[in-house]
Amino acid sequence: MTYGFPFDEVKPISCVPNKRNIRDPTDTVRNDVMGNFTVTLFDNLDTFIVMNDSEGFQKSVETIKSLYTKFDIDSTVQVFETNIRVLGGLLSAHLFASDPRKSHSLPHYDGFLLRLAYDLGKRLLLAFDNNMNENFDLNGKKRTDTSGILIPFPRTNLLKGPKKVPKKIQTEQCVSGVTSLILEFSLLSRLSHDPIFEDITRQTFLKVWYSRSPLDLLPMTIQTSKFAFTDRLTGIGASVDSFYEYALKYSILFDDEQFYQIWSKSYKALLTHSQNTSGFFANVNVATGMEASEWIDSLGAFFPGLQVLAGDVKNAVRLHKVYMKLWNYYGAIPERWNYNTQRPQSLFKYLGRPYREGDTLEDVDISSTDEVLLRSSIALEWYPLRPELAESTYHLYRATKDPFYLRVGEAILKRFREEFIAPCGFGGVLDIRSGARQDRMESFVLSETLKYLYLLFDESNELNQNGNGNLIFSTEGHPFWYDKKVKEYSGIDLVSEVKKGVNESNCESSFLKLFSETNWDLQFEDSFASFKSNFYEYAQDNWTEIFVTRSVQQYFQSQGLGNLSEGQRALVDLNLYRKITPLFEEKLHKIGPATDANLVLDRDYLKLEKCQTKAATEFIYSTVFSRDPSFYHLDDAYSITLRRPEYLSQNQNLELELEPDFYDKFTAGNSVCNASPDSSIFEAVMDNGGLFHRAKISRVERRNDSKSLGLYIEDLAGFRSVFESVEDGDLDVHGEYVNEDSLKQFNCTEKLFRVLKINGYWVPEGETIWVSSNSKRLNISEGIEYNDGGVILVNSIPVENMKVWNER
Ligand code: DMJ
Repeated sequence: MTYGFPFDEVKPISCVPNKRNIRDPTDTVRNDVMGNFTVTLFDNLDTFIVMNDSEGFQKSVETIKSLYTKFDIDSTVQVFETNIRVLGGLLSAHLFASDPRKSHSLPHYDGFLLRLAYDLGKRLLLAFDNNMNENFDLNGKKRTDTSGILIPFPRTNLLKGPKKVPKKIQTEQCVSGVTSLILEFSLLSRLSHDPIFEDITRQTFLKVWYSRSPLDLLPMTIQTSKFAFTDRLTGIGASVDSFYEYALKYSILFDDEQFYQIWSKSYKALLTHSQNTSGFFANVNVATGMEASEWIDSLGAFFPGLQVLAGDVKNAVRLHKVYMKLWNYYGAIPERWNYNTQRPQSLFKYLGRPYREGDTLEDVDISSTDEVLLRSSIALEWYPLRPELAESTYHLYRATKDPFYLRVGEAILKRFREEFIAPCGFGGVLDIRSGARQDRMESFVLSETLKYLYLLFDESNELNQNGNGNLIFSTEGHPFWYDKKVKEYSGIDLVSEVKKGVNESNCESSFLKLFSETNWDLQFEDSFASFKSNFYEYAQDNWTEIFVTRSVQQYFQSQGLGNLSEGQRALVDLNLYRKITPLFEEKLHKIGPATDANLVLDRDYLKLEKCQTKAATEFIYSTVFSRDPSFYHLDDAYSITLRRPEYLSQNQNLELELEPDFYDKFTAGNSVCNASPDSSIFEAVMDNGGLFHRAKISRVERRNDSKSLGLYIEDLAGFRSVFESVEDGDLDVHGEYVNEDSLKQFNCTEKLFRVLKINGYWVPEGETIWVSSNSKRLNISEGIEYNDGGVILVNSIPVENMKVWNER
């Protein structure tokens, strides 16, 4: 506030304001976020509350009140960034100020933060004014698609609308940018009583989801002028991250089943196709599910936090470990980490001479080798103090109460205190290979990174107590909650208020504007009104998606509604949807082994729909670290690409789990780590025309005690599995040596296969996968058969944990 206010940011090292670049409108790195609207303050109103600073909150709210009555600012900004930082900040602050159940509510608060949010929401909404009912696209070409585009432009000018923005920065958008307006916009709709924000973003979200690949994967980039994706790549990082995040968070905040289904389907697809054997999510091709890049980015570090929210703590622990290791080596998370640099060709590029057949790294001296490996492992070299690792660490600590996560937080905090601190804030890292610093502190450093670290250690914080209902954190770390009481305390009918002209500040300012050269503000209100009526007239349609089952197909035919083919997806309106819903219900107890009255089949084999965690209580020992026998396997597997930069090699205790105080106190001598396995791991895909979601896979449980007998597969098609192949003497993935005896049981002295993972499910040691004896693929011509003991053989090699289920 001393050196940066009222500008958007403060430069932490030089102690001067950081402002937008007015000379170059295409400087999107700065201008997308810095709208000349004090972004750091808006983004941090609720940070004061989280840090228990009532006075700071009150003062900041007053400051905002004295500065802003609306966002009639001639700045072109990115819609996504402005939405999450400014609109999200305003909505969260409004909830805190108005809800008397929270301890920092403001006694004489008049709702002006919501009025400001409404003004901003309207301006951002105009980015959807994408010629919805016109027949020409942005480039003047005639459109063939008349159904309404609904893809917002990535940027808009807050005063003049999206059409005044240079076209070259408007042509495409990332999927996150398109789908992640839904949470803030819907909350704005519910609080302001103006449904347009939720209606349009919900419809856009559903339309994008409907366009996914048959594997249930969504690419990262989409055109704004016609509904088409421009790439085939997907993962969990930049460009698609908050699609997953907001599907789940919207379903929680507004108790919405349809969005929960979107989350669980898309997450299942990620577990099946993108999660690799190291536990992290590689970028894959949306059509084939095959690995399509050799890097992951730092934004993906938020995902373990989301997995915790979804109840999948085991996978969250697995994934968090990868980013924690990156922090161990680099003292930061590289913006992009290249995890496979083993190919010498790419290494020699850095040495300035071409690779020659037979070249090995041993031919190069140690310091050049180190330099080469470090350079090639860091594909993008900056770390702008991003929050994602702290965020996941916080969520994992709340779910497990494992002291290991406090230790991770402590290590992050230490870097902030000792390295990133600057005279006027915290400065990021420009190049993590050399340690060069960045004279910039983005607004998320306070609103997310430090907020999550604070919450991690502030056990008695109001947000850490039970009774917060459906409170979630937005993608920018803003707490949102919504229930009947919120409607009562925080909702204001702004539609009627505007109609009645009660908003005096608006009237006054519009009056003044009448004398200005162009009355942008009246134009803006007109555009908003006509946009709204166009939407409801042309584009709005209460459609939703269905999967066509045989009975749905028959229903459509009998009613003369058209010919659909079984297995396809179709869009129907809400009324029809309600009529056909009963036709989707399959009678699970009639198939497979469940004809046995003692057994039940549960299609939720991934257990995504049940919470897998018990409420964590007080900790004694760290289980995550000291009882995880594979804790150091990643170090081994990625020894070429996990490199410590020279300037950090002197730094003691970078291995955060080996900090002596922590180690002595919390591992209690239980620390165990197996050597890395030397068995071989391979993947196998059994295709059913790419329709993996139609593969029938269930868990078989005993009806009386819900004891699981393992997984049951009706037909061996539509599977993607990871196998382990073991031979005599191998150390296997469970840390055990394979000896002749284990091989002999299967009358096989040479080799044995085991299924480690199938369609996203990690098979626990000792669990069996049952395959129905009716499975069409179970035949010798496909190389699959079974022996007398019912064990399945693939190319004559027994699969230890896969057996045939003899149907009666
Ligand atoms: C934040 O602004 C948000 O978390 C966003 O969703 C993506 N990343 C930045 C911080 O890294």
